[in-house]
Amino acid sequence: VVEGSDVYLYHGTGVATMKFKSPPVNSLSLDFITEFCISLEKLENDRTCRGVIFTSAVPKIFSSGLDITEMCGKSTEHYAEFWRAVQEMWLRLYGSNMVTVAAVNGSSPAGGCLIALTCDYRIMVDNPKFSIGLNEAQLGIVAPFWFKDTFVNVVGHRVAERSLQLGSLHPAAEAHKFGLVDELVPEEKLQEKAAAVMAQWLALPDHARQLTKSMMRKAVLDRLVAHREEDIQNFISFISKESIQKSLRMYMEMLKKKKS
Ligand code: CO8
Repeated sequence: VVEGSDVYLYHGTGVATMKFKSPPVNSLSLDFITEFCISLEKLENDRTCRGVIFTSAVPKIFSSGLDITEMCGKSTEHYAEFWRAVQEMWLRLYGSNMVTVAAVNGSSPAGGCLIALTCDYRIMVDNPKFSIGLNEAQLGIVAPFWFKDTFVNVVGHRVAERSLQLGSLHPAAEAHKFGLVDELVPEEKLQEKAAAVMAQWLALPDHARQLTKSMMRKAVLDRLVAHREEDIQNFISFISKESIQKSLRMYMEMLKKKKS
């Protein structure tokens, strides 16, 4: 068993479970992402580990996506460091040699949805209160090309285009209908189902499965690797705009008001 403050790993059968535990909403802060990448790297380098299940220890929330406070009122250097970490997380997840299964047990907007999209298979709890999607447009920001590419590879161009333009958050049943999630299960069956799916994927020889995965994903991965610095500069100039900062502040206010 490997334990971190935010990420818990249970290891033993060749399958690790990474449980996100960063209350209140598992937002992806720089610290969280850094710890997440270190844990993932350890597993990737561990020859006995062949698969990872991602799930949440926070009730009703898988992950609320990137921590918006990391993108508000910070320095250019901070934005660069944060964005490099977000890229790193995606490169490691999407390029992982391990079998990756998302056991989505709560809401999963934006960056939370991205984590699920990078996995080989997505299982979601059948609860209409839980929604998933790339809702960036609702915040007045734009999902980067590699978020879009990952989405298109799962649901196809037309569905991705409509969903991205509208910044839609899809309730579980709707997400299942168009393939954003592969399967819906009652909450109490989620871990059992994830383990069964993992066993099915692990029944194949690793080398054949890994080469196939790489063949399917390589072009999209290579695109970010080739344009990484440019992508960081784009993020910095976009996020530093006063109009974008204003949109993000208004969105945070809206979240707070919704509460009271
Ligand atoms: N980052 C930072 N703080 C957050 C976030 C977040 N993503 N989400 C919620 N919080 C905060 C809230 O402001 C609130 O703070 P406080 O207690 O101080 O008021 C606290 O967490 C609890 O939130 P809620 O009261 O809203 O909790 P609920 O259980 O009612 O709802 C939800 C949970 C559904 C997760 C809800 O909080 C929500 O919808 N959050 C926003 C999620 C979102 O829209 N995330 C998008 C982030 S952007 C992203 O991931 C990709 C960006 C790509 C950048 C491209 C730029 C070029």
